[in-house]
Amino acid sequence: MGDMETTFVMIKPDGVQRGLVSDIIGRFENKGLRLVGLRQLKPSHELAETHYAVHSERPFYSGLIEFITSGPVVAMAWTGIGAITVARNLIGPTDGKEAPPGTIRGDFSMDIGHNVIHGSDGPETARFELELWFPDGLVDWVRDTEIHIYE
Ligand code: DAT
Ligand code: MG
Repeated sequence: MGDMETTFVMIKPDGVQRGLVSDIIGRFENKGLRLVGLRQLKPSHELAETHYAVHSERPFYSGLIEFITSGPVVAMAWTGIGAITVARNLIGPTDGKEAPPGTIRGDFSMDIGHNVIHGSDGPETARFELELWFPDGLVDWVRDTEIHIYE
């Protein structure tokens, strides 16, 4: 059994505009992850630039910042065993055209930029992103159903 982890997940402006919020949250809940943070906000340029600082030298960076700040996003924190990898697997590969059916990007995206959702790519990134988007901390609770979800 792996470690209990918390990961940062964000539904991007295209996902919110397209009305995919309930479907996406449902997938994480149904999988068995525990929702420990939830915020809807229109990100400032500063927040978006800090979040995507690792990509600041890439040619798509300015377009990416414009996109992420273009409308409300839904920021979430999900906890579970191996949650970082579990979330990345639910989300699927970056380019929606190549993402397999059954993944969120595979089911809802045709694009590499407008790809509906973000998920932290490792433990260090998750810590950084959770602190950035949830500076007031997360909700400390346990789903009663976890006794059925885990052996
Ligand atoms: P991921 O979101 O799958 O972790 P990433 O970290 O490589 O992908 O890139 C962050 C985001 O930047 C990605 O979700 C969409 C955008 N992006 C990445 N590569 C791109 C490209 N070649 N053209 C346009 N946008 C891109
Ligand atoms: Mg990434």
